[in-house]
Amino acid sequence: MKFLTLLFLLFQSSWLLAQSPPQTSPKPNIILIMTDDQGWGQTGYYKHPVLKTPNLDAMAANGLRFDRFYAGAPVCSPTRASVLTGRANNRTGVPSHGHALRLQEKTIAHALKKAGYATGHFGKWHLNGLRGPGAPILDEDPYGPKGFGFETWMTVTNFFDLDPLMGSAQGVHQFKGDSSEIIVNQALSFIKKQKDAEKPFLAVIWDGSPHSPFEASEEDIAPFKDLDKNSQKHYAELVAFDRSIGVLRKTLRDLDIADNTMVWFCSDNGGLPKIKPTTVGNLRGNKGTVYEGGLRVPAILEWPAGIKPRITKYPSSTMDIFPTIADLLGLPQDNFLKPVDGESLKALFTKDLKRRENAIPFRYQTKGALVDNNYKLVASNVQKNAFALYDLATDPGETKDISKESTEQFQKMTAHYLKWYQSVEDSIAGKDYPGDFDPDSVPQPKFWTSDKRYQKRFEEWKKYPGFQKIYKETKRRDR
Ligand SMILES: [Ca+2]
Repeated sequence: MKFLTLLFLLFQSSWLLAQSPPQTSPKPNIILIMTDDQGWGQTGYYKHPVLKTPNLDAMAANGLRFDRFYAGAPVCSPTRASVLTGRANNRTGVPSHGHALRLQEKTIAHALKKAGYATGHFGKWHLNGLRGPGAPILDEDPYGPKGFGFETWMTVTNFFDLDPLMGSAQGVHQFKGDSSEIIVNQALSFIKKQKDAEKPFLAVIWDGSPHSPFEASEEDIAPFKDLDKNSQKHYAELVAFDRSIGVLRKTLRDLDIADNTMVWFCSDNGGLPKIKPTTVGNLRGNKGTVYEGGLRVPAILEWPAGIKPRITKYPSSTMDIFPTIADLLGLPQDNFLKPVDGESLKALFTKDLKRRENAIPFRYQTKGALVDNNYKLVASNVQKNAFALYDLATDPGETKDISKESTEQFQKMTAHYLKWYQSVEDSIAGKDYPGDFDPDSVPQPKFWTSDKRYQKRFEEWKKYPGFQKIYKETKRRDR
C-alpha cells in the first residue's frame, strides 16, 4: 500500500510539473563586440580576396547575419555613443571622434545593471573627450565607463595595439601580447566570475583592431607578404582579431553558456581608403563619408537559444542594439532618453521582415543620410541643401542620382530628414534633459598629454614599456 501511495504521489507530482506553465527562460547573457575600422568587405564570408576569417565565418553560419547593417556614423566615437544610447550621435554630444558622451545620457549599461546584470567594458572607450593613441582610463574620470553604468572595466581611451597599457578601477596594467587576445581574455575572466555567481552579464568588448598604427606579429603578417607594409599589418590585425573570436566562442561553449549568450558583432565605421586590396567590397566611399562604404559594416548576432541561423537584408543599425535588448527583456521605457532613433529588431529574430517602417537617419559634420529601405538620401552638405537620392536595389554603388526622376520620393525623404535634423538641433541644445543644461560643462576634446590628471602620473608611468610608445605618438600629434 505504502509503495502504491508513493508511486501515485510520484506520478501526480510529475504530472503537475508537466502541467505547470513553462518557466521563463533565464535572462540571456549579452556580449557586444566591435572592431575599429573594419570595412564591409573585410570578412571571409563576403569572399575577401586575401583575408580569411574562419571564426567570424563560423559565427555568421550559426547566427543572424545582417547584410545591411549600418554604423551609427562613419567614424569612431559617434558610433560608440549610438550603441550605448540607441540615439543618433549628435543628440548625445558626440558629433565627431574624441568627444565626450554627456553625463545626462542613459545607456544600455545603466539599464542592464538595473535589471540585475553584471556590466563590464573591455578595450577601447573613446567617449571621454581624450584624443591620441589609447592611454589607460583613470578611475577618477567621470566620463570613463564607470560614469555610464559599467561596474567592471579594463579600458583605454582610444585605439591600442601590441603590449597595451590599460586602466581599471585598480589602476594601471601593463600587458604583453596581442590586444585582441588580451581584451577577450579579460572579458572571459569577468564572464567566468558571473557564471560562478549565476548572474547574467553584459560584456562590451571594443577592439582596437584593425585601426592604425598597424602592428601585428610576424606570424600573422606572413600570409600578406605581397601587400604594401601598412596593408600587410592591417590585415594581420584582423587575423588576430578573428582568432580572438574563436577563443571567445570556444570558451563560451566550454563554460556551457554559449546557448543562452547573445554575441553581437559589428564594426564601428566603414573601411579605410589606402588599404589594398579593397576594404569596402564594391561599395562607394570609405570611413568618414556617408556613402555605403563609410557606413555599412559587417554584423552578426549569434544566439542559439533564440535565433536560427539566417541571412537578412533588413536594414538595421547600431542604434537598434539597445532598443532590441530592452524589448527582449521587457525593460521599462524610462531606461531611454528620448527621442530614440533606433528600433527593436526582436521580430526579426524569428521571421524576416519585408519593410522597415522607420527610416535610419545619419548626421556627421556637414553631411547627412537617410536610409528608407532601398532608397537612400545623401546630403554632401545639409546646410547648402545639397541632397541626392539613390536606389540601392538597382544601384548599390550609389552612382546615379535619381532625385530628378523620383521627385516625390526625393521630396518626401528630404522633408523627413530636415524635420529629424531640427529635432537633433534641439537635442544638441540640451532640450532632452530634465532641468537646465550647460553646454560648457562638457569637456572639449583634447590630447591626454595636455591633461593635468595624466601629466602628474607621467613620471611614475615611465617604468611601463607601453607608456613610452603612446606618449611619443600622442605628443607628436598634440603640437
Ligand atoms: Ca574606427
